[in-house]
Amino acid sequence: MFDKVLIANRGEIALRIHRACKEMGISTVAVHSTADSYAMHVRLADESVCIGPPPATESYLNIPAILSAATVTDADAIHPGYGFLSENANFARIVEEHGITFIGPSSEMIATMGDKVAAKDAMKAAGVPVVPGSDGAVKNVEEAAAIANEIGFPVIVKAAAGGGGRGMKVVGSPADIETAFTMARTEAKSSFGDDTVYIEKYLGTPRHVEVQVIADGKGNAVHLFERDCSLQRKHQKVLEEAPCPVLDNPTRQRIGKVCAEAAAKLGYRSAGTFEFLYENGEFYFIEMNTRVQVEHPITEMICDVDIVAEMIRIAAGKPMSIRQEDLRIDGHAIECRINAEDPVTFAPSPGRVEEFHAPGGLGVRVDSALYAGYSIPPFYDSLVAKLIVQGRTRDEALMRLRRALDEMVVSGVLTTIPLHQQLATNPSFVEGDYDIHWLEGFVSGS
Ligand code: MV4
Repeated sequence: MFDKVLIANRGEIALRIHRACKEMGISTVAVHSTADSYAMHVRLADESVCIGPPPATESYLNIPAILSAATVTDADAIHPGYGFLSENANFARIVEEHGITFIGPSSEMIATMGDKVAAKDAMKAAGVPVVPGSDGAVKNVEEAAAIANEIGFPVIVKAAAGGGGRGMKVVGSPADIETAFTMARTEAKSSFGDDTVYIEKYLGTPRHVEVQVIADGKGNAVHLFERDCSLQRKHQKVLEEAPCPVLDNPTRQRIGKVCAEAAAKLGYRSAGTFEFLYENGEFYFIEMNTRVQVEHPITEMICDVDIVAEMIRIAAGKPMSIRQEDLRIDGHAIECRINAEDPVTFAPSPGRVEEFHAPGGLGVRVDSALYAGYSIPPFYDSLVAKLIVQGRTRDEALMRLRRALDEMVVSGVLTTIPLHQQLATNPSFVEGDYDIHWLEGFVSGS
C-alpha cells in the first residue's frame, strides 16, 4: 500500500480523499493556492505545499508545480479528485512517467473517453446501447443532411471534444441542418481546437441516469447500481438521488450488468460512470466519466462501499474488496449540492462564513470543508457543502432531507439551501416526476 498520497484538489473532495487515506494508514499531502492557505484541506493534511497564485490555471491546473510538490514530499501517488486535472490524459501520463501512481484509469482510457466519438464506438463494441446517430464523425454538410434525414428530426450536433453540455446544437428541421452543422464545427474548433462533430437523434424529455462501476484493470468489474441526476440547471447538477425512482428491478439489474461487463471487456481500471439518457424505458449511452464524481456519496450510502478507498486499493495493485453478489441496495439516498450562490439568481456569493452548523443524526452525512470564520474565495466552484441523507425508503429519505435542511445553518454568505427546501416539498419532485428540463422550469417559475 502507498505510504503517502498527494491530493491534487481542494474543498470537500480533498477532505473526502484525506479521510479515506487516514483510514487506510496513508499520510497525505495537500496542495493549495495562495487563496487557500487557511482552507480546511490544508489544515487537515499531514503536509502541505503552496503551488501558486489564486487562478486555477496557475495552481490547481499547474502540472509542473504539482509534480514538484509530489517529488519534494516523496509522495507515492496522486489522487486528482474531480474537475481540475482529473480527466486530463496528459497529466495522468506525465505523473506515471515520473514513477508516481495516478489514482484513476490509464491515460489511454482517459483519452478515449474524452473523445466522445471514440467513447461511443468503444461502448457500441462492448455491447452498451448508444443513442442512434452517425457512425462516428460527420465530415461535411452533405453527409450531415443525409444522416439527419435518415434518423429523422429533431437531431443534435455534438462536438467530439465537448461533453458536459458544451458544444451542442439541436436541429428541428431539414432547413436548419446546414447552418447548425457549420456553426457547430466552427464553435468546436474555437472552443476545443478540434472541429470533429457527430450527430445523434435528439431525445426530447429524457432523464439523466448514470451507472457507477468499479474495475481493477484486469478484467474484473462490479456495478454499484445507478443515480438519477436529472435535476440540473445549465448543465450543473443541483440534486441527485439513488436509486433512480422510476426504474424497476429487472431493468436496473440489466443495465448494471451491461456496464460492469463493458468495463471488464474494456479493461477499465478504477471508479467510472456510464452516463445515459433514459426515455420510454430505454437507455442510451452518451458519455463516460473517468473520475470520482461529486455525487458518489449517494451510491456509498445505499451500497455501503467506500468508493474512494476502492480507487486507492486498485491503484496500489490490491484486489477489489467487493464482489457483485454481495452488493444490495439499502434504501434510498439523496444529495443536495449547497452552493454559495444567490438561491434565486444563482450569482456567486463568496465571502466570510459567520456561522456554520452541519445537520446530523441518523442517516445524515455532510461533506464540506466549511468552518465558521472561513472566507470562501471568489476564484473557484461555488459548491461549499453536500448534504446527503439516507432512509429505508424514498419517503423516509425525503422526510430526513427536510428536517436536515431545516437544521443546517450557513450565515454570512447566500446559499442554495432555500432552493433545496422548496424542492424537497414540491409535489412533482416528491412524486419523482421530473426529467432533465424540469428544474429549469421550476427555478424560473418560482
Ligand atoms: C443529448 C440530449 C438529447 N438527445 N443527446 C447535455 C450534456 C451532455 N452530457 C449531453 N447532453 C444532452 N445530450 C441527445 N441525443 C440532451 C442533453 C441534455 C442534457 C443531458 C443530461 C443532463 C442534462 C441535460 C440538459 C440539457 C441537454
